[in-house]
Amino acid sequence: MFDLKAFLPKNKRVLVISAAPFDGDSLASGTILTKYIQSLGFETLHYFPREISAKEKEFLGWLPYFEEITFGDTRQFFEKGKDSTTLVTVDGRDKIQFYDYKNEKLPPPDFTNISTILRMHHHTLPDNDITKNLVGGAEYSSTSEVILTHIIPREFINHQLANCGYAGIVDDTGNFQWNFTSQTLSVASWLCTFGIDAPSISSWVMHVRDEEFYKALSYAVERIHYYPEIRTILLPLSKEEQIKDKLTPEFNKSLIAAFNTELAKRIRGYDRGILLLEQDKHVKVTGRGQSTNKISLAELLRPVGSLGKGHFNATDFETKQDFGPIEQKIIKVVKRALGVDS
Ligand SMILES: [Mn+2]
Repeated sequence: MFDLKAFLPKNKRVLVISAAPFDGDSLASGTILTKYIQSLGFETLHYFPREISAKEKEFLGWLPYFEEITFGDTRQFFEKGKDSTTLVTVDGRDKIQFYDYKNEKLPPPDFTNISTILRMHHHTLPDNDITKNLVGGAEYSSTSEVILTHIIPREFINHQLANCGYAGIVDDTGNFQWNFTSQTLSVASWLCTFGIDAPSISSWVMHVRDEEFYKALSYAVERIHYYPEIRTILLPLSKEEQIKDKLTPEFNKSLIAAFNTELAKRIRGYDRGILLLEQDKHVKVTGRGQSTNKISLAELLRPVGSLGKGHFNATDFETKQDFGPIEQKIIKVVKRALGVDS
C-alpha cells in the first residue's frame, strides 16, 4: 500500500483532477480518492478540467457524489507564487488532460509552480512526464483498480464508493471485454459484496445510448467502405458530404462514438476500422482494432499524421493534409504493413 497520509504535505490543501476526456474511470477514481483524502482531514477540491454538456451529464450524472465535482478550468491553481496546493491527478497521460486546453485565450499552465504532484494512472507515460511520484502502471485495467489496490484501505469503502469503483472498472474494460486481469476481477468481485446493482451499472455505462447514437450508427453503416484484402473498414466523410447531409458537430460526436464502439471492432473478417472526418482545416482520424488486429494502429498511421500516440488498438489524432488522397494512402500503408501486394 502507498501511504497517502504520510505523503501529503500537512499544511496544504489537495486538488484532485480527474483527467479529460469525460469517462467513468476518471470521474469515479477521482471521487473515491477525494472522499478518502477528505477523511484524512485535508481540505480537498475535486475538478474535472472543463465544463460538460447536458448529454455528458445524462451519461454519468448518476454516479454517487457527482454533484460534488467542479467542472471548469483548473489553470488558476497553477499561477506562480501560489504553491499552496498538492496536486493529485487521476487517470490520463498528457498534461493537456488536466486543464481546459481548448480555451486558447489563456496560456498553458506551468505545472512546475506546484511543488508536490502525485499521479495515479494506468498508462504508458510520456518521457517528459510532469512528476516522479507515480502510483499505478500500464498493467492495470483502470485507475479505479489502481487506487483500490494501492491507496484506499478496504475498510474505507462503502456502498456508494463501491458503485463508483465498479463503474470505473466497467467503463475502462468495456464491461470486462478487454484490458483486465484476474486481479481486476478480484477487485470487481469484492466491490460486488457491497450489494451494488452491477447489471444496471453495466447498462448505464456500456449499453444504453440515446436516439442520436443509433441514428449516427445507421448513417455510418450505410457508408462503410469494405476492404476485405486488408481486413480493414474505412469510413471517409468529406466536408462536402457533411454539408450536404446537414451533419452537426453534435451528430459527428455520436458518429465517432458509434463507429468506434459498434463497427470498427465488431465486423467478422475485419481487424480494424478507421474513420476519416474532414474538418475546416484538418482531418480527424480515429482508428480502432479488435483482438485479431496485429499491428499497432498508432504506429501504422504515422505516414498519415499519427504521432504514435494512443494504444495498440486505439488511436485518435488530427492531421493537416488534403482529405482527397488520405483513404488511398491508408490502404497503401496497411498493405505494406501486412505484406499484401498492391
Ligand atoms: Mn482510465
